[in-house]
Amino acid sequence: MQNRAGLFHKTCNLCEAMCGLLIEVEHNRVKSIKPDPHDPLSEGAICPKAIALREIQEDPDRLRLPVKRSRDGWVTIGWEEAFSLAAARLSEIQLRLGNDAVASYLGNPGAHNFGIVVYLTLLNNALDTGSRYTASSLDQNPKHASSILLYGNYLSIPIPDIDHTDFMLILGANPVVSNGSLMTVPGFRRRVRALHERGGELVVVDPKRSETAELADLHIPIQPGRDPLLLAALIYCVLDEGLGRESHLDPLTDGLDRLKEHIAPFSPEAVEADLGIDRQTVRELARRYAGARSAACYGRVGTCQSPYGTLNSWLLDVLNLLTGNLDREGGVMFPEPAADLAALLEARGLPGELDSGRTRVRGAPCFNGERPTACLAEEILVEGEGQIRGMVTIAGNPCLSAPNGRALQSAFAALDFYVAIDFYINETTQHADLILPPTWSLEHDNHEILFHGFAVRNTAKYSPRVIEPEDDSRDDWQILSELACRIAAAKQRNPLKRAALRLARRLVPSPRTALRLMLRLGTYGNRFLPWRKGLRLRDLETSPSGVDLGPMKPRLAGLLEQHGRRIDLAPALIIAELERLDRDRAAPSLVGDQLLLIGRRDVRTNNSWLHNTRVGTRGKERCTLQMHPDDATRRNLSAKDSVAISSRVGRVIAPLELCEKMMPGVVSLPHGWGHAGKELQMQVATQHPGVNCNDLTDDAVLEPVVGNAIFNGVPVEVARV
Ligand SMILES: Nc1nc2c(c(=O)[nH]1)N[C@H]1C(S)=C(S)[C@@H](COP(=O)(O)OP(=O)(O)OC[C@H]3O[C@@H](n4cnc5c(=O)[nH]c(N)nc54)[C@H](O)[C@@H]3O)O[C@H]1N2
Ligand SMILES: Nc1nc2c(c(=O)[nH]1)N[C@H]1C(S)=C(S)[C@@H](COP(=O)(O)OP(=O)(O)OC[C@H]3O[C@@H](n4cnc5c(=O)[nH]c(N)nc54)[C@H](O)[C@@H]3O)O[C@H]1N2
Ligand code: SF4
Ligand SMILES: [Mo]
Repeated sequence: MQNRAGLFHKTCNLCEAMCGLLIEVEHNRVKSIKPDPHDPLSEGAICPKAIALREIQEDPDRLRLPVKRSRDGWVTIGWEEAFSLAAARLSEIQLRLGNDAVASYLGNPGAHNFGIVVYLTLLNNALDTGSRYTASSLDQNPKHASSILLYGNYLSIPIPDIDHTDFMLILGANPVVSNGSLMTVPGFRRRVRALHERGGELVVVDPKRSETAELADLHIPIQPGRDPLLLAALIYCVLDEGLGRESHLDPLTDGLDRLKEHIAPFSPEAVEADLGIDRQTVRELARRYAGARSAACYGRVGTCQSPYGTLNSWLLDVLNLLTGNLDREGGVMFPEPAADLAALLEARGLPGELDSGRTRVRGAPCFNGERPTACLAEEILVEGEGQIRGMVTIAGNPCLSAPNGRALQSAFAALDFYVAIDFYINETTQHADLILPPTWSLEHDNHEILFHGFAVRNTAKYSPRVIEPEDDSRDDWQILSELACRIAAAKQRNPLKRAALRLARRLVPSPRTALRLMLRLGTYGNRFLPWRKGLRLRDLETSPSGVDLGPMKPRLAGLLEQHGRRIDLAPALIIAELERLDRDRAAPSLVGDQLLLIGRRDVRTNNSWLHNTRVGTRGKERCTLQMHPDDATRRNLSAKDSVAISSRVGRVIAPLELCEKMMPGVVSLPHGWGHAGKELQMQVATQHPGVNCNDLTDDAVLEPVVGNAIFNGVPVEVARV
């Protein structure tokens, strides 16, 4: 193991961009990380975070073996003891109080890890709990909901054909920094340069003149939360001025007349005052968009983590549809990945479910069998039948990432038993009774099973293990399968079935076997027909930079026909949302001199967990409150001040940063900071703690269709300390 050496091809798993990397290894240590110019998707793109892969690999704070809480602090224990303790305590709680008494929370890095995406099902089946939570209800569930309403599958998400479009309209996303989300787009800057070189245009709608807006031909500042008025007004113009274009989807589309009727109240003239964007700008934008040879409208967290998340996502897609840009080259299209999770879920009758239940305490909507994470604290703290007493978190840090962080801290501290599958003792896992640390990404193989399905080009790649892990380590898939079988066995009263479950854990197929099968079943595979030559795992292994499967192609009509579906332009849920928008269209009134808080991301950090690296913390302080200079002058604040920011929920103190890119009346604070806690084991992060902006965001307000958290447009007061 000490002598492992060579050059390895790996896809970076930190964000959604999937950059191809070349990692040089000597004596089983990373010597260098460089971009892979031959990766057919990223073509040599990379960002400063890639170096963090090595820092995490070598981080002395990263746990390598299970630890258990004891009176004298954390003690390292063996895997056997750890698994039996976890299974015994979790099953005991479930047998005593019912399955819902144990909850699970899955965080964002889980989505980048084949071993979690595929094997988490085993744990979910074993726990069989209704108390399931994920970071998706802090993020993109509105997008999934809109996809169910329009196309019948929550994973059918249209992706901008950025490499061929003539006009790109972006609302509430900053891909220059985030490197794209639900649009895997490595090298975004280069692709925008190419768009400009072929005479195309980029328009960005954002309360801040963001890094992406700075590249745009036009930046339209918008008040947080006002996007549905703009999108509805754009659709109004398309319908009113006859700007629409025929589409091959028209014969599969119903409800245009009803949509017209319900969009009628949203002319640019009628919404002008509430939207704060003048009528000419809106009409001009509609004409240019609809008149472009091809155009792609795209929105992300700014439009999802908002009071009208589902409506925004739906209107975006419908704008594309009505202008003939849905499922069309240069518009937005549906990728066709080699291992096609959407198709596999469809075949299993699991295309996603809206309103799949209601939460116990406040009756909030559940989505796709998951409860809103914004409701997690109360489900732990409020007594009664179904109260959560046990917890498993996998690759997440909800105490920093969900609204009302303080309430969640108290809730996690009050649990009877909590197991974390994570390799850091962070703000959330510090409350665990037991932590099961998996190997780090460089120590196991991977295939980005989800993000190939959201990529701007069809490619497939298999990333092998780069570093030999320490003896006695476990990958996520092994931890999940072992835990699942043991919990199921512990709850099983029939001794024969119990014995079978104990045995089953040795029979779980490896990720390689699972991937091999998925590739065979996918479009490019041979589906076990020996006379058909198809894409196999071996092909991915002999093309270590990745296999190019070509640009996205129109395929929605075929998918709809295959599943006997039609596109409904007037579903009751959306009509109700349009009516709500019309009723409540005036901007929420602000009290006193309140400002509206939004979030932001930084190219060197990733949510809450890259702050234990030098890459994520070096240089100027990142956790600052950005404010327009005019707002500061009005409050007698200056650049060096520390300010107290308070909301209905809490109060934090952060340094002020004057920033004329901010829209007046709007301030921004990044999330993922606030690294404080007695038991944290993150030496670097705790030296650059910052504050938790989610101590300000409100868990009492939710997007009503899917119960998504609302992080943007939070009313706050700001004063000098
Ligand atoms: N105010 C505000 N809040 C936000 C947002 C915002 O824009 N504004 N954004 C929201 C969004 S979009 C998201 S996705 C969430 C993210 O919220 P979370 O997913 O809850 O948080 P992360 O910071 O991604 O936490 C990642 C954890 O996973 C662990 N981890 C990393 N890799 C692995 C692995 O391979 N296996 C295992 N088992 N563990 C691993 C890390 O150690 C870390 O503890 O935050 C949300 N919160
Ligand atoms: N470097 C880095 N990359 C990341 C992450 C990270 O933390 N750091 N996180 C990853 C994750 S989990 C995700 S989900 C993606 C998110 O990727 P993006 O969606 O691109 O997220 P942001 O960069 O936060 O950009 C959101 C933009 O929305 C704007 N905005 C806020 N409120 C509103 C509003 O009401 N309307 C409009 N129109 N705009 C608004 C903000 O000013 C900001 O410019 O990024 C991923 N990539
Ligand atoms: S943009 Fe950076 S973090 Fe994201 S995949 Fe590429 S190298 Fe990794
Ligand atoms: Mo996210």
